[in-house]
Amino acid sequence: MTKPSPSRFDAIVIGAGFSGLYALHRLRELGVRTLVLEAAEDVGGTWLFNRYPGARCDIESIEYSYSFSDEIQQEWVWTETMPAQPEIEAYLHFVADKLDLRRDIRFNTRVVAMTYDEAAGEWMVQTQSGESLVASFVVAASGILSVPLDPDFPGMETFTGASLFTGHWPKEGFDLSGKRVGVIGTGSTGVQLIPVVAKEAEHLTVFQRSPAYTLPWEVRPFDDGELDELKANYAEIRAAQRQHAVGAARLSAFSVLFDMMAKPPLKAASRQEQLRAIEEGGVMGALSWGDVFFDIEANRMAAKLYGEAVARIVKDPETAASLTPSHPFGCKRPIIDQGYYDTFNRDNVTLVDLRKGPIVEITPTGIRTEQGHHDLDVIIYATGFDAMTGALTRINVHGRDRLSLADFWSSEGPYTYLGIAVAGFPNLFIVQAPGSPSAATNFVAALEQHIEWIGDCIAYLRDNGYRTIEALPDAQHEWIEHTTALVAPTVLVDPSCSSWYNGGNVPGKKRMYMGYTAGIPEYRRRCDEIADAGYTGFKLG
Ligand code: NA7
Repeated sequence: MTKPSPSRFDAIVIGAGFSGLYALHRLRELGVRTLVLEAAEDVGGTWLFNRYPGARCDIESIEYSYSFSDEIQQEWVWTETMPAQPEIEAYLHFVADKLDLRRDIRFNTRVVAMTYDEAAGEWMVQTQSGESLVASFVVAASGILSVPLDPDFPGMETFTGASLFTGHWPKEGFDLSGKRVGVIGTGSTGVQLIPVVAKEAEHLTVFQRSPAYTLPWEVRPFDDGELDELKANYAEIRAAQRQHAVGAARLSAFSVLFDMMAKPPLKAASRQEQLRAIEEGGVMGALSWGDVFFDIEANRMAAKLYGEAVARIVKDPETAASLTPSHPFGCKRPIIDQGYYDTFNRDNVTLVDLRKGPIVEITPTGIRTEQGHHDLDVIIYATGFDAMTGALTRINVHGRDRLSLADFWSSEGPYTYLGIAVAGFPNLFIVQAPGSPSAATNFVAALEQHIEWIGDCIAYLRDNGYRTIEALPDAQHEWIEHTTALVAPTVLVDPSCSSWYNGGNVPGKKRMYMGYTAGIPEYRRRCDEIADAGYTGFKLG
């Protein structure tokens, strides 16, 4: 490996969130001299910036956490079944301190460019301050939901009130009491935020373009002794998680989807059975049918039933109709919520259905839609992310023959081999790139597999005298065909599906469903098989 020097490393990791922290620890264990570059002032990644009120994970805390260290999982104390943002941020601080990670992390250091030096077989990594660093390998742990999609409504800069962005919420918080607040966006973020803001603001106006499918969920503090009992069974919990397709065997937004798929088909259900489903299961009952994911007609029937279930909660019939989605269920990430629909029964909450007339402009005093003007003191933008590829395409990454990663992904599509590597970009490992389980699963379970595979690969290269590894175009092509074939029989590829999963939320982005949907165990099996066979589909040099 390379000689020690202040600007030369065996590996540079970009990002100090969940993935980057584990990458540093793992590579250190393997004797790989590693430096982490992090744009923020501290560890946490996405969980550092998304501090908006109500921010919470939709997977149980005991599963949305590192499994690689029994000491960490035994020592850390989660207080709630599903962790809120402050607790996740604190957890990552705890891990960084426990593993003494900070000494190899440079904070406030944004990577702006990376160029592969073919002759040397190394990456030149440039930071915003103009510093150049060299590394044999780069591990991009830059996040899948780390680049907010900054909205560009006409007149935004003229607004005289406060503009807040959920993706970079003020660290010190923001007092919304006594304020007329507008929220744009009803994805996971909006759905988490809206019930909390409604309780604090004088008045809340929700600007909704696509109504959400949102599944009511109980989040609660652990009972006395409950966490200790779970910890005593951690070995079994982790084993079950490892076997589970989504890397979360307990209740989560994903495992619910799996349960739904096991139910009888909606198309075969009588009207009575349908009504019983929403009587007993509410909105969840409307969607819990085996054919909803695979048959667009069944999906549309479920959407209608869902609307009926919403109308049983929301008192004003017009508001209930406005809250009924018109896109297929499953295309966007399933959302869990606490009291979302009830929020629209409050006197201080107004829903603006943008399907009846979109936002025209932001004015000095509020938001103008085609339906009228709304006076506001605060506008909160919860408009989503340039997911999966956005963090890397914002870095000027040039591989072999000066190939630009941003250009390649925008012209061809977000192609990768195994969701880890891209042909033409040797020695670049991407954690949870398109084509990996990533956001279609428990992100933490998926990233542990990725980091371990990448670490083993770097160690293998070192121990066998190789300096470079590069995905082969044919293998990449086959991988994309495989990932695409997996989603082909589902509603996920319906032309009316538009979400950050397929790039549909970013104007001009090449569309492709970016998750790997055969589950983590199958994915792990394939990755291991490839590694065991000497990294088939890669060229080693
Ligand atoms: P999402 O799920 O992409 O939601 C963004 C929301 O913002 C969604 O309702 C969008 O409507 C809305 N949006 C975006 N642009 C506009 C404009 N121009 N006008 C009106 N409304 C707009 O992002 P989230 O942050 O909520 O969640 C992302 C993930 O983070 C989530 O899935 C979890 O994994 C964690 P649209 O649906 O595009 O019509």
